[in-house]
Order: sequence, then structure tokens, then C-alpha cells
Amino acid sequence: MITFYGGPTPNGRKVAILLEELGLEYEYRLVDILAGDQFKPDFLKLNPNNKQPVIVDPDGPGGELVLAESGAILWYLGEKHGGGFVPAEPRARAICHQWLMFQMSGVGPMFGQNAHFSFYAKDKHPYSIDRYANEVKRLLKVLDERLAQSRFLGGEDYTVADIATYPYVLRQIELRPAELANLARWAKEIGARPAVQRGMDVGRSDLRKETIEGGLSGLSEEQRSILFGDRQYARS
Ligand SMILES: N[C@@H](CCC(=O)N[C@@H](CS)C(=O)NCC(=O)O)C(=O)O
Repeated sequence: MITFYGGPTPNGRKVAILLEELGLEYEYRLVDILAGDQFKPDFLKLNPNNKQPVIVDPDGPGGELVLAESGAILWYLGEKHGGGFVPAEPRARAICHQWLMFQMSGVGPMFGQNAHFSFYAKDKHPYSIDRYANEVKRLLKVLDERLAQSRFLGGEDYTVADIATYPYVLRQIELRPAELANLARWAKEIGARPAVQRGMDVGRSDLRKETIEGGLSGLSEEQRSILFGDRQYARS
């Protein structure tokens, strides 16, 4: 059985959704990143980059496979188990890959920095806040324009590119549904899928009140140190 090290965060949820879509048996283990679980020696052996999600697949190619990076996990599981989440046809596959990379290199990092500077940073630095808020708006526009022409990001079919993007954009769609009408239409269709609902619920009870989704109650000094300070950079 696959072990899924994750949590109720956008990157964790991508993997939970695909595991549910594929109907795979898995054991969920919370990596509580506000408590510093990502720095425990046993976890660092799985991912030296101290981040969830990680999967351990005992039936990997050539034996047990430990895999980090949500995009790589989605691609691996989608290819291994079929179901069309990673298209087989070369053209559809290339386009799906493009939108998966767009999420991994654009949406994920920029939305993360936006949350950091707008909400978590103590120092409210206007240039940084504007820079990432503008990037988020720009990326959302690119997605919305794509979805004005296409049912899903990769084309007519729902793929890992959609799964990777969905947990990241929900909050923004809620904030400005009229501006993001095509994304809202797409998210409604994806959100109606039972597997997506189950995936989004994985670890919901582990949601922390300090996070944006949990209500942004404010980080303690220790949590700041773990995520952005001395504990995070202890090795450098
Ligand atoms: N590029 C990585 C990013 C993973 C990531 O940023 N994970 C966050 C939670 S969403 C984390 O574990 N952060 C802990 C830390 O930075 O110490 C992926 O896509 O898997």
C-alpha cells in the first residue's frame, strides 16, 4: 500500500485528489509543517527538501520508490495507473505537461510568495506585496483565458494539470468570481467530482487555524522560526 505523507495544503491536496481519483489504497500520514515534522530525521530521509507531499510506493519500478514534488508524484501515479489523467496520445500529453509545469513553476511559487508577503510576513513591504499580488492576478488571467477556449487546461479531458491547479485557485475564485468566470465554471465541474471532494477532505481535521484557509489566526514565534526563520535555515 502507498504511504502518503501530506497535509491539508494545496500541494498535499493535489496528491490526495489523484489517489482518490485512481481509487488506490493508501495510508495518510500527516506532516504537520507548523510543528516542524518536516525536519524530523526520518522525514528528511524521504525528502531532504523538508516539504510534503511525499509518497512511498512499495511496488515502484525496481522496488520501493520514494517520491517528492507534487508534480512528479501526479505524473508518476497518473502514468502508472492509467485512467487518462496523464494522456497517452503524444499531443495531448505534451499540452497536459505544459499546464502541469505552468502550475509547478508559476502558480505554486507565485501564489506562495503572495501569501507570504501579504499575510504571513510581519514586515508589510509594499513593493513585495504588489509584486506577488500582480503576478497572481496575471497568472489567473492566463488560466481564465485558457479556460475560455478549452473545457480543461489540457484540452477536452480532465488531467493531472487540472488536479494540480484546482486546490490553488479556489480561494481566488471565491474572492472575484465575476473576473474569473471561466475558472469558476471549470472549478464547479471539477468540484462536483466525488473523488475531488474526498481528496479535499483528506486531513481536513488537521487544518490549522494559523493558515489562510484555517482563518489566519496569526503565527507564533516558534511557527515563524520553523517556516521562515532559524529552524528553516538551520542547515544553511
Ligand atoms: N514544489 C513542492 C512544494 C511543496 C511545498 O511547498 N510544501 C509545503 C506545504 S504546501 C511544505 O511542506 N512546507 C514546509 C516547509 O517549507 O518547511 C511540491 O510541489 O511538492
